[in-house]
Amino acid sequence: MKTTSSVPLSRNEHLLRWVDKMAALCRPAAIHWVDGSQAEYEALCGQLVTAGTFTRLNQERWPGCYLARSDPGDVARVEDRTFICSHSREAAGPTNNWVNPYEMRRKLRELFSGCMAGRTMYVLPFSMGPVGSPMAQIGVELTDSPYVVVNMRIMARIGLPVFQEIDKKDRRVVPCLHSVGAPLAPGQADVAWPCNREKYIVHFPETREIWSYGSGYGGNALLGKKCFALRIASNMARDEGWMAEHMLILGVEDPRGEKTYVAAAFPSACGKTNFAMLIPPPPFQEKGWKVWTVGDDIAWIRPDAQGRLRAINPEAGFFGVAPGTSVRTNPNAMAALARNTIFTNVALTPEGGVWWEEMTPELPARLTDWQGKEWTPEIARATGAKAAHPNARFTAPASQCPTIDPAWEDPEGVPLSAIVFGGRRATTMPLVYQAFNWSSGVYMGATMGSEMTAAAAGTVGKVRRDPMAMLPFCGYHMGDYFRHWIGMQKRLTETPRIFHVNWFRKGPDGKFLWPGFGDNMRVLKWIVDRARGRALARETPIGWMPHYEDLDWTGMDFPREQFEALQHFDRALWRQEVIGHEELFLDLHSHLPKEMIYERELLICRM
Ligand code: TSX
Ligand code: MN
Repeated sequence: MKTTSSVPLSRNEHLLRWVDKMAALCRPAAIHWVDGSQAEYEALCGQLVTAGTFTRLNQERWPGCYLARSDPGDVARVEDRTFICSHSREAAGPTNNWVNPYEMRRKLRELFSGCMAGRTMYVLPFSMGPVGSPMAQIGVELTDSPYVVVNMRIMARIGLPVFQEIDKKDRRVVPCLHSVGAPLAPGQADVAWPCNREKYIVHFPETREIWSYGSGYGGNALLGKKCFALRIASNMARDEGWMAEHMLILGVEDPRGEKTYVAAAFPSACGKTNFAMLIPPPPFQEKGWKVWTVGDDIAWIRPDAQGRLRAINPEAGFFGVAPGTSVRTNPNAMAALARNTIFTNVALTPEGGVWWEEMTPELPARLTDWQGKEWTPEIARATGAKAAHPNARFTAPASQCPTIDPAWEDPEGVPLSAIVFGGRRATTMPLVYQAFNWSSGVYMGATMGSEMTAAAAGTVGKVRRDPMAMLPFCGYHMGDYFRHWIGMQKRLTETPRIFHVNWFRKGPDGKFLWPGFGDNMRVLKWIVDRARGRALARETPIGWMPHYEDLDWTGMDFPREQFEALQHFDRALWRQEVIGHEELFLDLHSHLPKEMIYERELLICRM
């Protein structure tokens, strides 16, 4: 079949040749060069409505919003189908799936051969980071999914300005090939969510390429996000002396109007997006404290000419988990997703609105669930059926967040004063403590972990180690990654202070000891004051901790005894904890920097 092509929007010879080559491989019915315009976006959304992929929501209540329902077998990232195909297995490390790149290329050629038959191949240029920023990177995603194109328009800067950037400087572009893996025979009717049971999310770190097959969902398909901005970028960052991290970025404005920027890494299910959009308690607001949002998921961090770390959010939107998001837990996210948002796998109300678990205190009387089936509170009680899939998402423009930082698109990035690591831990970990120095902070991040909340993948209560929240996202050996973190100190005149927080410690009664949410501002204030040298702390075996008096308790009745329980250093539990660290380190041993071994020894000595 002949391929019809819209006018190429680039004159870059490398790009034109690659598009031709990939079109010859995938054999799409048409090629569409994405200009990124509003008109194009609306046309694609209209096409998705016609195809049955999208439902247009009630435009009075949800202006510019759509609902998509995915295939029930395509609802999340597929870590066991994610591959790092470096030349040597050693370079990928024991925590990544590895396949010999020659073997993988042979397999991919087979999979992609004719995979776009009957579909349009979109040529989608995107910039991770503001277009033209010295910290930005460019990719081009070839995809047969219009759902990917419209989501990427929210999550990244796309279209003509990016093609101009590619042409102007002839600069290096990361090629990203994506197919849902569902070719159409002539006359064959399409389904609402095409995908393939066989899935491959493949990274070639040396040649900086991404090949994704079989899924149309989230991180599997929006290749700028986890695949590029973390797995490929972590390789670029190591080679070029910067850092690609799974971190939110926020700015704390104090009563004098001074801004202090903080980056924070949390494993999943810790409320990372909620923390990025934190609203201080009323007495803090009255005194002039304000929290600004720069990003909720990824930070690219680089030393500036003065040797200070600067961070950008390479994304332009939030791809957030909907269930649990409400005006109580995160009013800023609710405001951001009120318009121009794409919802995926949430429930539909009879009025043409959306709903998900915990969005409102009361349950709606009747809904269409994420699979298109009838849902009522009675059915839910009887069968346990969820209205929204637990991994249901909103794709919302970052610019719509009421607390979006005025500097969020600063091409130079924002200066980082502190780095925070966190986890969900019922015991052992205090509410907050500060690392002694950079290397003890790197150890803190390397050994962080979270307890499993659902019995899904393992035992409840068991700590799952997730170093720097990067275990599924580091595109090379985790031991080398720690080594890179340690090595960054030499490039800096001033290191950010490093902290660990835990909002989830429980008392003997099984209840949370800390109210969390807005009250986390009290912890954040101490962190910022410590980073600026204006708060006190006491030395403990694990790091610096605040005294009760060092936190600002204005407007809150928090008993001293409860604070002591929250901060308590339990020698017996820490003994277990350090044994747990060793377990992770055994797997990484051959690449671990000696600082990790020394820090562990020092910790044991202090205990
Ligand atoms: O996001 C959360 N944060 C960070 C907020 C800035 N969550 C939500 C769960 C993660 C997906 C939290 N849940 C936090 C928290 O700080 N803390 C907790 C635990 C908790 C839950 C309920 C209560 C107290 C603590 N109690 C009442 O709401 C009455
Ligand atoms: Mn994430």
